[in-house]
Amino acid sequence: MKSSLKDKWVLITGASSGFGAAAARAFGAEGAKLLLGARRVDRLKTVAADAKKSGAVAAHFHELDVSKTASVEEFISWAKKLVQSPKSKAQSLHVLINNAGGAHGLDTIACGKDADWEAMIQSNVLGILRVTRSALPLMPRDAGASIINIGSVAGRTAYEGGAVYCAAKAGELQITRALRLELFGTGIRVGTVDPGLAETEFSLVRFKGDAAKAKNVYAGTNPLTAEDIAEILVWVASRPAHVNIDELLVKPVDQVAVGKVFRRKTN
Ligand code: NDP
Ligand code: 8X3
Repeated sequence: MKSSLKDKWVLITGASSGFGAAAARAFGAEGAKLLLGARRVDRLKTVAADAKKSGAVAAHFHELDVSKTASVEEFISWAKKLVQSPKSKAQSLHVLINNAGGAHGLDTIACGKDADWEAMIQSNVLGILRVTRSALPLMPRDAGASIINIGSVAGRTAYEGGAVYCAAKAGELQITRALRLELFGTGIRVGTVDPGLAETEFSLVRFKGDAAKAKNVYAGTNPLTAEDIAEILVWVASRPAHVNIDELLVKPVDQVAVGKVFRRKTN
């Protein structure tokens, strides 16, 4: 039977757009209490307001840069004050969604840039580690709490120009597997949701704001939407407390494999 997310604290990193913003609305619709983080606070404000309209019991937001330990620690201590305030019925964090991340550039290794490589490892790999380390003391034992990391098909299949992003998401997969082993016996669930092609701001970020190039990634095909992934995250977190969804690979029907995407003629 589905376990309720009503009045449960749900922390989402990278909540200012894409999967994270859609997850805020979807967990909000379940009556959860949200703790939202990202660097663009103006965007978080809008997402929090939308989540409230969807039914969130509370939707708090705060600046977070997962590539900086000090920012992560400041964010989690802000979250702790809310979760453990005398007014808060549930004194613990029920769901942690490590979603912040993305790709920077599509250069071959021969042409790769240090800044892009560093940004990808910082957000997709070190970010998950930092947020998890700080948030774990807030998570209850044996109460169906979940840590859900966002991986990618890229963590399972390499492609040209994707070396560092693929390495980062392969790292996310192994971090998820190691964490599940480390939390053995605590009752805290650990899983990864690994999407394929999904139309969010992902490609806009990868191509550094080049909207035409980003749009072209999805031309003539039916990609996943942010809402598709948000629904899955809610489903994973609301399984009965004894059920752990270890790894979920989710692709659009049109993407039969990484690099093999069906495209209809557009004009
Ligand atoms: P978006 O670009 O729409 O969202 C990325 C989110 O991550 C934003 O909210 C952004 O917020 C946040 N973020 C990035 N870097 C940092 C940082 N250093 N600190 C805090 N927040 C950060 O893309 P998606 O929604 O698609 O991406 C979400 C996750 O899904 C990423 O991990 C991505 O790698 C993964 N993914 C995406 C796929 C796709 O095809 N779209 C497929 C598979 C996985 P801000 O810039 O405001 O800080
Ligand atoms: C995003 C999917 O295939 O563009 O993680 O790397 S892909």
